[in-house]
Amino acid sequence: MTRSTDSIYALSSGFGKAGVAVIRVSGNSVRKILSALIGHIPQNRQVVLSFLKRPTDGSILDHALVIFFEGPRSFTGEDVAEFHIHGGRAVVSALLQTLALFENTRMAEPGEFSRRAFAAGKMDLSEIESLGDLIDADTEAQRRQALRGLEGALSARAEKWRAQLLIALSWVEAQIDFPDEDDVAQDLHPDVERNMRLVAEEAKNLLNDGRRGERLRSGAVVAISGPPNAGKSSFLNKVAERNVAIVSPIAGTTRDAIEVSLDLEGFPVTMVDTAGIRDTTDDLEQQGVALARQWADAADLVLWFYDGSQNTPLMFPHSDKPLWMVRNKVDLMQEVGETDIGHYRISVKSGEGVSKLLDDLTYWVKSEFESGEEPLITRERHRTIITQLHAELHQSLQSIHLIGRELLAEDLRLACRTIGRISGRVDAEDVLENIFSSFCIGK
Ligand SMILES: Nc1nc2c(ncn2[C@@H]2O[C@H](COP(=O)(O)OP(=O)(O)OP(=O)(O)O)[C@@H](O)[C@H]2O)c(=O)[nH]1
Ligand SMILES: [Mg+2]
Repeated sequence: MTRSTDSIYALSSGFGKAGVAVIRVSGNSVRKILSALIGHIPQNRQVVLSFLKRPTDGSILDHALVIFFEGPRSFTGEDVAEFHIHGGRAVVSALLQTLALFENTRMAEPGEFSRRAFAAGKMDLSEIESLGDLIDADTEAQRRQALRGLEGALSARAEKWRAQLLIALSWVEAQIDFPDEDDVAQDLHPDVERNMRLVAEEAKNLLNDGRRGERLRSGAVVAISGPPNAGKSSFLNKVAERNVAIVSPIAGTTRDAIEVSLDLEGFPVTMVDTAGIRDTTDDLEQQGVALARQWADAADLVLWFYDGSQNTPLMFPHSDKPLWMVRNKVDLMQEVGETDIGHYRISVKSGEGVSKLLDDLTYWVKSEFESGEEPLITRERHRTIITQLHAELHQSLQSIHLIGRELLAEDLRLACRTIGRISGRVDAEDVLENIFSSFCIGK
């Protein structure tokens, strides 16, 4: 049984050999562990260089940098110790085994340090999500977006909305509780409707972001599609700068979808090579073609490759996605005639035209992600909540002058709870008390 009162430890740096590894411990046993391993408790937030000794036999485990963060001023809000040890596998496992010997101390579960940080009010849910994104960020743009979230960009917006709705709620409640007070007008206070409209409008604007935040997290998807033997796999290998896909003059070589992650000037792109599309009786190839069509449908952009040296009639794909025509193998073409205006002319073999195509791809992915304001919504969870908030406010606004004050107050409380789900904090009552007490009622 795992308990939240246990002290927890884990390797916080990456797995595998490294110069340095960081093992973090959080909870009530931290002081006992420090005393046992290094003989004293270091000053709060001071780095000390010390031998780590095994408490069982006093033998030296490693030479380490040790930091003690006294709770509540720590990541988890509890006492925390960090051991910066040498990053060899044996060193790491020796310290982990030693830590396991302490009472009520166990290996942390995935995300348990962050869960404790949330429970201690150190970070809210959306900030914790951004912390995860920062750790997962592969490109500059992903890093910047995650950092904005970690700094609380979405939380701050949610907090602002909640404050605006709480003011509206306070006015409505004032009229319910004190219907005869002189300084409370009996008409609905104009701030009620105004604030509700403001929040609904902003929510709608946030939702209208082309899902750029979510897409930046996962990367834009570019599918390489087209007839067999056009040089699709050759192009993927060229872009990836390694042989990830089999290339052969036999039509119908590629069956699976082969994904490569690219970093185009800081923006993430997943480029997918797919099976050549044609009618075939081969069962395996049919499966490949079906998969290729699915990728082309799911992609943000399709590069439609064809063999420019052949005089076969051009097959036009059925796709509602942005699609760039790429005429490959121009090194084999004799005639100079321009019959393909608007098409890229490249040769994967000689390299001609490839960098122009990649430059345009980079420009495209940048404009996909950079147009308009920086999105605050970075995952489906946020979108679902904000969509619900907008729907609730919209519905309430439609009947705002018809429904009773009690019902309106209930609508507003509901909307506050919905907003609270962004941060994971849903109790609106205490904040409401605060704002309400600042009103001039009963003076
Ligand atoms: N001359 C010339 N040959 C090329 C070029 N690009 C690819 N090829 C050759 O064309 C043949 C097919 O290349 P692939 O990359 O396997 O083509 P594909 O579109 O992936 O084919 P499937 O997987 O069957 O759909 C291979 O023999 C490549 O070496 C090019 O620019 N010029
Ligand atoms: Mg191929």
